[in-house]
Amino acid sequence: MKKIILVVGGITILSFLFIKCMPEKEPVKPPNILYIMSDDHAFQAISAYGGSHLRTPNIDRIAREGAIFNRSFVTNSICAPSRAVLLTGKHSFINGKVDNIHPFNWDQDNFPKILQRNGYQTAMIGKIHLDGIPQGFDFSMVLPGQGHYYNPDFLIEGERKRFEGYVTDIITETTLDWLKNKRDPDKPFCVLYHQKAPHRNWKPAPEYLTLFDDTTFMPPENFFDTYEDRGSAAKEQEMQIDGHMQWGHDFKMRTSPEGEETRFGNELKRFNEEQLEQWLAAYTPKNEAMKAANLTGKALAIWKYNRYIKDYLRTIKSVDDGVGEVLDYLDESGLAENTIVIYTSDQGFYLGEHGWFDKRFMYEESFRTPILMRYPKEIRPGTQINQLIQNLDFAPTFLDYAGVEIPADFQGESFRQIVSGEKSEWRDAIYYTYYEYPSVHMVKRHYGVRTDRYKLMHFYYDIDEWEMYDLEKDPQEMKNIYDDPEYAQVKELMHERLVEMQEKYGDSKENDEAFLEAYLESMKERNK
Ligand code: SGN
Ligand code: CA
Repeated sequence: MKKIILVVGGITILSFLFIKCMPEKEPVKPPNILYIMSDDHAFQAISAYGGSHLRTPNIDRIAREGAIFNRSFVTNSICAPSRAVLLTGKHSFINGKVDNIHPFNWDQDNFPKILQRNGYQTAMIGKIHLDGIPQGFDFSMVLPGQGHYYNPDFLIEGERKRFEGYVTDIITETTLDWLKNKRDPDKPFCVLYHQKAPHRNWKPAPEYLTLFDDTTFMPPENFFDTYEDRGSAAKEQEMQIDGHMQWGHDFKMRTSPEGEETRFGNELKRFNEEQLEQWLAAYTPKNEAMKAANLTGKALAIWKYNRYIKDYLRTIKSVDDGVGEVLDYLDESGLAENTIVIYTSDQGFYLGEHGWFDKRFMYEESFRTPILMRYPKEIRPGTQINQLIQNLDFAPTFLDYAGVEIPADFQGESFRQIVSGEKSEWRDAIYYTYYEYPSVHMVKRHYGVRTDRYKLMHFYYDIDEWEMYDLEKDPQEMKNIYDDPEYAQVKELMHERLVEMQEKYGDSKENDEAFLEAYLESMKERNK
């Protein structure tokens, strides 16, 4: 017995000494967050999503080494509201930023503020499109409003300064400079690296002005859509490439083929001499060739599509280059392993589907948004995510990774365990609202619900029309089946889902009326 006690005692002392002598275990360091958002980057223009027009090797790398989200969506497909949802983790009708016109209240809590309170160093670089000085950031350098592609102004902590050069490169350089030289290496960081590109009017960088000059792209199958079998919202929009784009602003011609002077000459006044020379050397011969060809009808529409898509893709080339530089820096500095990298956009975009550009609609191409994500510690390379994720989920997800309590009033859910593969059950329906009407592009006010297979939408204000689509049978959403008797039961179920969503998130007719009144008031002010 004595022997046993002695032996046990000895082991205890020995193991105590052993533990004492071991170097102290480093506490787990919260992950860094590098959140890359581009403006209006359609998933169709990312090669990892199967986009075939342009290769985006650096953006693709995030998916190859991590995860790609195949069913990711926004809650309101327009710029400023989408960013407000990202920051607050709340639907537009709760955070108050329902359209690009309503003011955003920076005083409300947001995820960067919470990260800051929990020891993170935070930065916001690029386009945020929310008035006022950004709150929640140790450093902010943002474009005022939409910003310019060439020689842009930036607001640094609220102070305006002009930079010489190309906006995408400046945003990348500033982000790298912050990571390399301004960061406190003892703190985890969260940086929002937000590109302006590929937002309208798609001015490419000097080095890509002639990229694709020898290629002709064919538009999507439904480019010549005539909108039959759908309601008035699809028919009455103003977002057709062949119809609503302008010779100057969009097609970049100083005189139209009819010989009328456009306002594009004014836009070129911002360029310096060298930039102007390079620009004119690239575009003048293309514009002259176009005029000489005397195109009409479908051939002209296809030329317009090509001018649009090429400029759009050219601006993305610079975005992809920037992603490559930043990923390389993470590798070189040893930061890659403990850094979550996200690539996403503020919504989707039409690249000729239905004949359109722009976004706003709850139809798939604008409702969806790309999400690619890498975090070597938890995400297996090549992961495919098929759950219905929304931009509402970013804020809670980041807090979850940071090990911080998620406020009860956040409306999204953390998808951390979805990407790691630890769980698979998830929501089976998502909710959408859109408010900015009457306004540019004239997309009517609507809201709706989407499940895995079906989508139900209500267009209201100056119309009262319902639309429903079977996304399995009709992925291009060409046929409204709302009144199809074969779908009567589905329709009933979808209406139930819609009410359920509105109750869950706290949306109501009263919300809507209040926003509408304020909107019409501010439009009156603007038009005075
Ligand atoms: C500008 C664009 C529109 C675009 C809105 C909203 N016109 O008004 O085409 O829909 O921004 O875009 S432009 O003549 O200025 O290019 S958003 O991304 O900011 O929501
Ligand atoms: Ca946008």
